[in-house]
Amino acid sequence: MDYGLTEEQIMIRDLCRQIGEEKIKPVREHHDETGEFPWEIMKVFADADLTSVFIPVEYGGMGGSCMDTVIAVEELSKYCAGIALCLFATSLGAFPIILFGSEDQKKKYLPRLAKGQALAAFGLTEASAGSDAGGIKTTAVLDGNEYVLNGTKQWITNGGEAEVYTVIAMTNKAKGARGASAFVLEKGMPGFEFGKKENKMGIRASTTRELIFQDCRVPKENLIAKEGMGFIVAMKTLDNSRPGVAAQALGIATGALEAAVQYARERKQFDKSISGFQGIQFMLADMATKIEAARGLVYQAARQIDSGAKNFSKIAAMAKVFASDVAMSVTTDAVQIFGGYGYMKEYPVEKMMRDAKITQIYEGTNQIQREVIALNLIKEAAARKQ
Ligand code: COS
Repeated sequence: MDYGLTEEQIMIRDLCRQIGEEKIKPVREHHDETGEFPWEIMKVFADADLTSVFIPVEYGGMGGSCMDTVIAVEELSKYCAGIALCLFATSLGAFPIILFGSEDQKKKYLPRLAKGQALAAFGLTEASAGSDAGGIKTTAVLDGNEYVLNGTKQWITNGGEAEVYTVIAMTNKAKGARGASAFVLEKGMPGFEFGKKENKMGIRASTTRELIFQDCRVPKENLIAKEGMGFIVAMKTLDNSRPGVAAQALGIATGALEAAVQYARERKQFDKSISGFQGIQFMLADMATKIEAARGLVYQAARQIDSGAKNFSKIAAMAKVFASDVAMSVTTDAVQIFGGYGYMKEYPVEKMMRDAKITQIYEGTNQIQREVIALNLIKEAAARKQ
């Protein structure tokens, strides 16, 4: 199928495919089993310049186009969504700086991320503030030329592995969401520690930890944008990053379909290949159709962002909700087609099914995505009537 990809995007896709086949496929089971962070693959990504895909050219990157990023995430996620996430969680951590950072902050942090010399992470979620992002309790109090941070962030992807952290904290609790501010922190700052590594169902190659701030003093110049802008920084970051989660889901689903087609051709029952049974054919047909529909939506969301559209919350949420639901249904069907073998760890589809689940949860649950879509629909209708 022709997706209208540019030469550069085809090059990115082919490069990711080669890395996936040669480097990721042989080690994905190991990282899934052990939860060991894939530093050796991070080096491969850096050498191949994939760490620069989501960074603007002015700061040493390939350009920061959402479509380029989506192509890379999709292809790598076909092989291992956990390993792909280790790379692309950096884009989530970098978005607050890319979108709202000062020139000094951009020059200081982005070239390092582009070269793969450091990973980044984004700290918003807390134990009692998940969907209700405005309910965060971590505080940042200005004391002279420094902000003093106290609180704990939970389930932070790349936590402990990353060097650069963008963190949302309350500078004025009384103002609710409008009292949140964004900061950039570095690993090693006194008062900044990490919790234990979480033991997860899927995406096990990627690390998830708490970020713990105990009187952590952060220079005033590390404030991103202005005080009170933190919630907007977080929402815009998520609008930009959700197509990446959608692409991850798309990659997982595509990987599962490819495995299921191959298996259906090889597996013989009742003296013929099971791909000859209509029951299996209908499943494969529905899986492939759902994937193409998801791909259309994900690419459309990415292109809309790249076109400079002002508000893309709705399409970003649509891409995320649809692609992740497709990934869950396609991977479940892939396991079904593999039958008993599908349930075994020797075959790749049970991992894909476990990996798919998180795409319906993180960067905003699919219930929250539907709320975002509906609120935008209602706002658009109201604006048309004015
Ligand atoms: N872009 C710009 N501004 C936005 C925005 C967006 N996408 N979404 C909300 N805002 C603004 C609103 O316009 C409002 O501004 P005013 O105070 O000037 O009116 C402000 O932010 C507060 O918005 P709202 O009242 O809608 O906030 P809520 O607390 O009701 O929360 C949801 C809205 C549920 C959409 C938000 O909390 C959310 O996205 N939650 C999920 C968080 C998430 O994805 N977590 C995953 C972990 S991070 S990896």
